[in-house]
Amino acid sequence: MRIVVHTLDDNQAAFYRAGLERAFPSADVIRWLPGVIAPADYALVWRTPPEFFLKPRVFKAVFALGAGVDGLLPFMPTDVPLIRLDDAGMAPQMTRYVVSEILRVIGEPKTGAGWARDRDAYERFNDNLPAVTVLGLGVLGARVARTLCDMGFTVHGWSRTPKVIPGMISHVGDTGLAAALKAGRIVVNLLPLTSATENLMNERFFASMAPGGYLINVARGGHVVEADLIDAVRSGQLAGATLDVLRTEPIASDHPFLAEPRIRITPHVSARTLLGAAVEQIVSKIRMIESGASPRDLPGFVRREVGY
Ligand code: NDP
Ligand code: OXD
Repeated sequence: MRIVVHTLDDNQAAFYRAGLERAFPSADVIRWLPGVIAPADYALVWRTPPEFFLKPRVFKAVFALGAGVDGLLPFMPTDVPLIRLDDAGMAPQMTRYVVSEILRVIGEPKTGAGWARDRDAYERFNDNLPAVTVLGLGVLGARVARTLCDMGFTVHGWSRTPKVIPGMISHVGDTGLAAALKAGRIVVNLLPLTSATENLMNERFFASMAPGGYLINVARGGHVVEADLIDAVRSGQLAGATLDVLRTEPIASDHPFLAEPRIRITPHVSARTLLGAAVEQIVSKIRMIESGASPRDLPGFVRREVGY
């Protein structure tokens, strides 16, 4: 069996190779570098150039070393199964990031002489939790929505197909999106970037949000029309936004977002790929395929017809 690995980072490539070699001692595990032609049974890829998909044929499955596959799909041959990471330790990180942003935005009561004596402040805080809308209720969005429900927030969720999450109000379709946007003061984006969701967050979208609403985008920069977001924030329609992802990363030092104090940027850190968990998940899926499972039946199999 041959497994080919490509990531831009030398240390990560070495980590993945070592993990695969330990799990499959008789396999030929190689690192792909531009110019190499290496037919393989499996490939592990991230930020991999189109050239990779032209020459080295991968026969059984390609594993994405992340959850979003928008950066890979345009170049991938359609006949090779693509399997993305399915949580692999990202859901708890994402949940922590989103919850801490929400608490920051709504001003969780903090320490200090005033708060130490002011029981009413805590009661006001607890009685006035805003409704939160979560767009995308997959592996990550569902975990975030469940946690927010558990914390006592009113949660509206939007997905392509209806979802049952105890306490959450499920919405689907265009009218569902309009209702979900109107209902939540804070909107959290956890959609995949597909032809159906690209540029979804535009002038019309922001106008549909509750006045004074707040956007937390932890999915992809391509969901947001940046000029429309700036206008929505400057007009006061939005109170602000937290963006962990941007169309171009890292952010350019003269990007207008950096001059807007109500927009908070983080450098794509809300849920990092945990190398150990990723390699463990991929090893277990390779074992399942080698034992006869169809890649289509494995969690994380990317359905080309919907783009995620
Ligand atoms: P999933 O594929 O598990 O979930 C996607 C969700 O979006 C599903 O609920 C799906 O609906 C819904 N959806 C897809 N298309 C539409 C549509 N057109 N209309 C309404 N709902 C739609 O993805 P994950 O939860 O694993 O990840 C989500 C995204 O988060 C990734 O694609 C990636 O871009 C981003 N991400 C960002 C990270 C970061 O560090 N900032 C880290 C990891 C991921 P249904 O359930 O009906 O299929
Ligand atoms: C991912 C990401 O999709 O890192 O996993 O954004």
